[in-house]
Amino acid sequence: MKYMTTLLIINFIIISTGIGQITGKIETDAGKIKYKANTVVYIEHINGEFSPPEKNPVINQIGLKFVPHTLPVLKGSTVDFLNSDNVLHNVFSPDKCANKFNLGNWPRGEVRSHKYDNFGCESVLLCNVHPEMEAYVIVLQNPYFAVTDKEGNFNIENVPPGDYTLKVWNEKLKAKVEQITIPESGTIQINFKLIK
Ligand SMILES: [Cu+2]
Repeated sequence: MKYMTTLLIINFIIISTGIGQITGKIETDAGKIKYKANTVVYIEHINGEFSPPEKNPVINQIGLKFVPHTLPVLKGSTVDFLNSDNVLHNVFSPDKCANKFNLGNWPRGEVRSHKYDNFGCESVLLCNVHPEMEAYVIVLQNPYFAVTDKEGNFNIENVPPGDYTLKVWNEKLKAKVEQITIPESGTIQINFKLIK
């Protein structure tokens, strides 16, 4: 347990350009570099009601993979699952918070959908045709979230000024929760270290 406390936050500084922006990077130990990508960084709660987007977020099934691998959505969002492969794919989730669904099997070019109603749900997506296929849908309260790229970079824009709790979700690892203050103008730069 002793080493864990030394591995947590790397830095948290305010730099003077931009307005209401949170930018940073996810770091990992050498053996866990693949977890830098597909990590969600999000503000836990912001006052207000946020409607799901008019255009449904899409998870593509292409090259025998779910793309994106991790999809954060607002509560009430309907996710469209598109099959772009020349084989049948299935989509199901055993997770109670996602209402344990199974959309059946469908061919290339077709879409089936599922609505995510439960705030805080962190659910897995699986394909019963291809056991190696896996993805995650994370249901959030507000649209101030980002998913890291391959290098672990993230950027959340147009965040209203205020005090917030910034959290990290990763399929395997965890990171320290951070309390942040978004100034009237400026960019918060914050890096996280993923640990077990
Ligand atoms: Cu499949």
